Amino acid sequence: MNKADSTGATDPAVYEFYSLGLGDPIPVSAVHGHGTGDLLDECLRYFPPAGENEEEDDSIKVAVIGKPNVGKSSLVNRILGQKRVIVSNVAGTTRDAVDTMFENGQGKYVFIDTAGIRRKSKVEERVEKFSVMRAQLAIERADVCLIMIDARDGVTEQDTKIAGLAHEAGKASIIVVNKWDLVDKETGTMEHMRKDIMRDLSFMSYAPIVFISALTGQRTDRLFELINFVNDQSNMRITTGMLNNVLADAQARVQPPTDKGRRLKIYYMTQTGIKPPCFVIFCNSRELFHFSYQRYIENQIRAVFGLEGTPVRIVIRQKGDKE
Ligand SMILES: Nc1nc2c(ncn2[C@@H]2O[C@H](COP(=O)(O)OP(=O)(O)OP(=O)(O)O)[C@@H](O)[C@H]2O)c(=O)[nH]1
Ligand SMILES: [Mg+2]
Repeated sequence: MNKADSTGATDPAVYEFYSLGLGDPIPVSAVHGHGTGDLLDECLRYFPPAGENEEEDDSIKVAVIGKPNVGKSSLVNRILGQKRVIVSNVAGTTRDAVDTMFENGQGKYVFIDTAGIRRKSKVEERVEKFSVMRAQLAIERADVCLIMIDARDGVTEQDTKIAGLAHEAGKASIIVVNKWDLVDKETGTMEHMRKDIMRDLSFMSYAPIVFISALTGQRTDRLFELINFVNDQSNMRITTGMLNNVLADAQARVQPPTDKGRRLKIYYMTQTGIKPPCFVIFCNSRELFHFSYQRYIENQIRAVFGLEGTPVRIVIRQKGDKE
């Protein structure tokens, strides 16, 4: 019962509301705030007791992302073996992210079907803004992103942007090339396409690429194994001892860069986080630690430990940096 602005004794007008037969009325003043605490308490009574419903959620959250019409909803339906989300040939069919739980012999999953992210046109700028936002929220919530690409189109500018979102968010990813049934195949078609994708999405060279058809179900079963795999990789913890062995080997093979007579000295490296794996390297000078040498170190770590399907973060600390 709003606009109960006076404080002190209960306004007799409140009693009239009993005649509605809806239980105790709660007088509140939205403007002044009286009664809002009581209202919240009343709401809370309907919540499950604390602790209940908070059991460890060990499902892997999988965001299915990609441009409109690429087949995201079709893939989710195919995986679930039922028509759970709407599929249509109209680009932009899915507007809201839809979560579906799924469990099989390989694990527990939540698939998040998202709205395709389209290229901006004047008319659709608002819809676009929201679908980008929703896709971004889905990516944030996800453990693994399935980046879907239309086999007929190859990697488009939009695909690159979408893949970039997953990469920036530090999510484990799999590149899923869909509609493989529509491609005229000759010997080497798949390998050619794989090369093209690796060139176009070179910032994501860690991501496995799989060629599927959501329509026929070709290779869709393989996705679970891959999802589990890249999820595990992004959770990997490497001991400091092993990291520093790799670091020593790497430096022995390719000397750290020098500049004006000063040489980069790398003291120590340690892993500080997972999802994605994050490493801190301590050195004498950040300036000397050129990007190409960082890349080299990253590649050496990947060569030894794999870390397939996951981006990694490397933070360079130099002497004198605050802890
Ligand atoms: N031939 C073929 N057609 C497919 C495949 N996957 C999806 N399609 C078709 O592509 C069209 C779009 O599929 P959707 O699953 O709705 O695509 P979406 O990515 O969810 O699209 P939005 O929700 O609009 O972003 C439909 O007509 C599907 O039947 C495939 O593997 N092969
Ligand atoms: Mg859809």
